[in-house]
Amino acid sequence: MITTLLAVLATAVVTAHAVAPDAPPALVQLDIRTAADLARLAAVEGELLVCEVRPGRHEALIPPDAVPVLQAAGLNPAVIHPDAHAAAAAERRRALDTLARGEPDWWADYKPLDAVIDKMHEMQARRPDLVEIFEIGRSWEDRPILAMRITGPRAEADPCRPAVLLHSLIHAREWITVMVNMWVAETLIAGFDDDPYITDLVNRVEWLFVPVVNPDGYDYTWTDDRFWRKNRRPPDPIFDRMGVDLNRNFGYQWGPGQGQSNYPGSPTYRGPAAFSEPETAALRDLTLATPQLRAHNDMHSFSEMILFPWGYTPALSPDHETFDALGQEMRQRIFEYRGRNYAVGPVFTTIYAVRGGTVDYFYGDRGIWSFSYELFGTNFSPPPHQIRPNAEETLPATLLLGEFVADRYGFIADINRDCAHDFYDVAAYLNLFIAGDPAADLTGSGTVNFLDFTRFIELFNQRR
Ligand code: 0X9
Ligand code: ZN
Repeated sequence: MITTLLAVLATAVVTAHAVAPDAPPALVQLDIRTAADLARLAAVEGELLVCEVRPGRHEALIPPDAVPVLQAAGLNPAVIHPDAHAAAAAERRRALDTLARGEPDWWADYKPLDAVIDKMHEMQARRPDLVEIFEIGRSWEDRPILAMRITGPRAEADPCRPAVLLHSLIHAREWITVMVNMWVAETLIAGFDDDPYITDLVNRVEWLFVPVVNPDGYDYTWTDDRFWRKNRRPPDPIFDRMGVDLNRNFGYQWGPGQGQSNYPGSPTYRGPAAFSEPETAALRDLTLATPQLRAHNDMHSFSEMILFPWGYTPALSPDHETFDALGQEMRQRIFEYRGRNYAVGPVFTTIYAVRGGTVDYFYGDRGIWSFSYELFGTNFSPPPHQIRPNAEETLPATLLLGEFVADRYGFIADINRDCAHDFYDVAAYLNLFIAGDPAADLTGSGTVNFLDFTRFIELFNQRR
């Protein structure tokens, strides 16, 4: 049954955004129980906002005059707002007011692009010893795509320090992902020195953040169309339609097949070539320049899911067991916060087919532990008072990636810095210890003594 629904969804998705600009869509809630219901929604050029379709009550954008049609068809549409764009405008005014008021809690409401960039610079100014901002590329409209590196001192002397990349806002309308991602950065910065668990994670892992992968699309949702999804690639010459779905443009198994579209008007348009878009090329170049990258999480909304490879095939990946074990641990950590139950599984079988997505590229091409959230919600911006709980709820699960790579790849006891954990490290440590070299002072006491030696043995035995 779900399979049939998903098959029809592919058709429904192609008609999305077909609503004429002169007739602003209505935001409604309706029942989708069968594939026929989805087909009826598609027939009136309606668009479901939820990214996966289980039978149930869902939000959708529909032409206002389609309400009676869907009522007659038994979908029970309830109008949340007769003009979805007007509702979105009110939401934007509220968020911009909060900003203008100088609300001290940055996570009290959603933030436009400039405010996100300002916050990144504020973080860097607060801890210049930990935080570095750099540009990884420029969008179609020449906006900088900014990355932020957060890691403890002596990173240059530590070429094996494993890296974790957390990126968000590939899809322009998924505002909450930016807030949730920035909360992770804030936690690492604020907890360094004070919280031993955080200090350890920041010292042992290089954390990379790209909070807004799609700055043009994000800005556009703040100025024009709240429900825009893709980037802002200029209109194609034949169909005159804008934008590529960046989560279909990555270069692993990119091309025809299930889970993408080659029609430029589709919300899942894959683009003219793999990495044809400056935004996806920027992420690719960042990973190529970061050989020690071991894990990433691509944050999306909404559906409450923890996803991993594959997206292009229902086959299980060779590392499925590890992915699933990690995913279950993440699920458990999220559950412990307030009992919210995220689903866990491969993209293809948990949501639907996705070809050319981040998860497949990072795992299939770059060989790293690749995850993707669909965050909490019934739409793209849960009420602002829920931003912080959502950020707090997912934080321990996100930090698990850091624990995992630090334990598996980042050895403090890798004394000879060859990125391996073996007997040569024991020999190297003994030499330093006998010479009284300050590098042998593992307890940080200022002298080299027997406690340093036992600390080394302990770290070595724990494969740390
Ligand atoms: O269709 C998508 O790209 C994702 N759903 S969304 O509503 N956020 O657009 C599902 C794909 C999830 N997988 C990856 N992020 N790779
Ligand atoms: Zn998304």
